[in-house]
Amino acid sequence: QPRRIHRALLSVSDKTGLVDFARELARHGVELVSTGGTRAALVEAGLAVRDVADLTGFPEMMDGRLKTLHPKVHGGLLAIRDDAAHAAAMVEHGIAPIDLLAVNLYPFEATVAKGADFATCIENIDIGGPAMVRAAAKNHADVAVVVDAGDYAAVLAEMASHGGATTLALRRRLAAKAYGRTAAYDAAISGWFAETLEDGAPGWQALGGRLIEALRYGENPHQVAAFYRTPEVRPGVATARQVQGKQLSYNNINDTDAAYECVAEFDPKRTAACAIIKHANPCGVAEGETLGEAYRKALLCDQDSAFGGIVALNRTLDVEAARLITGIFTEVIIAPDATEEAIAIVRAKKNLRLMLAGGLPDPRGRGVTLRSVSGGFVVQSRDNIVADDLELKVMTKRAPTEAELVDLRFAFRVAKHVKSNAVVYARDRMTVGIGAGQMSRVDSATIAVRKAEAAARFAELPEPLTKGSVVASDAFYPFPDALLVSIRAGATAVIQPGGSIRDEEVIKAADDHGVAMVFTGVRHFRH
Ligand code: 93A
Repeated sequence: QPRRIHRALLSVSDKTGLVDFARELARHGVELVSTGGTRAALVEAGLAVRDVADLTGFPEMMDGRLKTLHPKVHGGLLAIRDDAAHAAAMVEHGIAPIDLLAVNLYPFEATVAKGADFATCIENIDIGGPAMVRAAAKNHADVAVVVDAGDYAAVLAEMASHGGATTLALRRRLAAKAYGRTAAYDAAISGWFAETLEDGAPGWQALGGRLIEALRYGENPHQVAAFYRTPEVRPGVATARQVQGKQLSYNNINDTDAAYECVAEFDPKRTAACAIIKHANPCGVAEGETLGEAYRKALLCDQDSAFGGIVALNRTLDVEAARLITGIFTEVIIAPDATEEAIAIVRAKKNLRLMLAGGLPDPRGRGVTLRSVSGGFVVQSRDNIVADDLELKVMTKRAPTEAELVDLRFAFRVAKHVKSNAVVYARDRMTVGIGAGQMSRVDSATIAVRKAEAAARFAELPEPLTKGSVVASDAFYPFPDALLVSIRAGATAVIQPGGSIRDEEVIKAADDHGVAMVFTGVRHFRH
């Protein structure tokens, strides 16, 4: 669907490259139409340009606020060329098609950056430009829209090779870019506007969220905070129904999210599972026949830390689990659903928040995660690799036993949800030692062992459950040292991504102790 360009509307604040572009268009026989300043620049360069006021039959007015906001412009951009009724409307109202729109907007961002006063910033909010850009982009089947002088060359190149026409592929790419530009433009306006208000929170909607509620405070009491929902609907803490309890705090939301994402890794049709989270890190994760059993096993890992924790379940909260969980101080319970009887048990704890999400987030689901940095933010696709889907490569002389394999996948599944450096010991589909968030992998391996020793004392077990466990590492072992810590603690099998230049040394350390090791080829950093 190449489209010949007969008429172009040029309206640009930044005149870079304009004259050369327009001259080439004219050479292709394109009729040029422009707004005041743009036209003046072209006329000065000796080009024939029609005034948009001549096209609309209206003068520019109100300090230029009204230039192109007219049906003769928007009809020319929006009319579907192949549609008989659209064509008839054009004839009836004397609307001429516009096949190319080149616009760059009033320099709002630059005006703000210069520190201009409020009125000047407001005057630099472009209305007509974005309206045309959005119209032309919508009608990209017929119209090419250029919002960046850097794209003039691509348009001219296609016109040269396609007899003055552009291809649909290019027009689509240009349309996508056009909407990106208007979105960013409005985000900049919204962000700036919010900053001029006393409480900046509403402007955070510029990030694409819908306000759920203002929070009492942020990570600390002196920080303001609010909770937003994105248009993407995924069962989780932002879409869950709060059945009872105090308002969630900023930290609760973070931790509840971590808990629910973790427990969602366990298919509820295969097993019941429970994750207990503190400070966004699991302090116990387990599978069980029932939720109650899973909770009891998870609790065994680190009963000290579980105090004031957040509990996530992958199945409908039942009476047994509700009784056990309400037995110790818990901040939040999140589950897909709950029975009436279980809700009644939770009700006895007035402050305990119960969140019912209606389902589990799909661990394989796509999506993005976002984090702010000074002056910007970084976005990445969600870590949606699931342990079940990994092909494990045995690297040692001894291959893991069936039982070890089950626990290895379990441990790696949990390690994905532990802050790096993550070292997770597991046994019988429960964590028995978790080392999180350390700057050295040896420290993570060691802390997890120490925690396992404390847990054994707490539960009056004859020896720490790390004896005869398996261990997972979220990233490769740069040296054998951290692995040796785990082997000394009694780990018999290891799962790790592999990929270190010292892999051979690490494999040899495992072989020397009769330990089985598998590589996943996948890393689960979480910073
Ligand atoms: O003030 S506006 O919002 N009203 C309009 O109708 C309008 N049409 C185009 N601004 C409008 N424009 C903008 O004018 C364009 O987006 C472009 O940035 C600028 C070009 O004006 P000139 O050709 O007079 O330099």
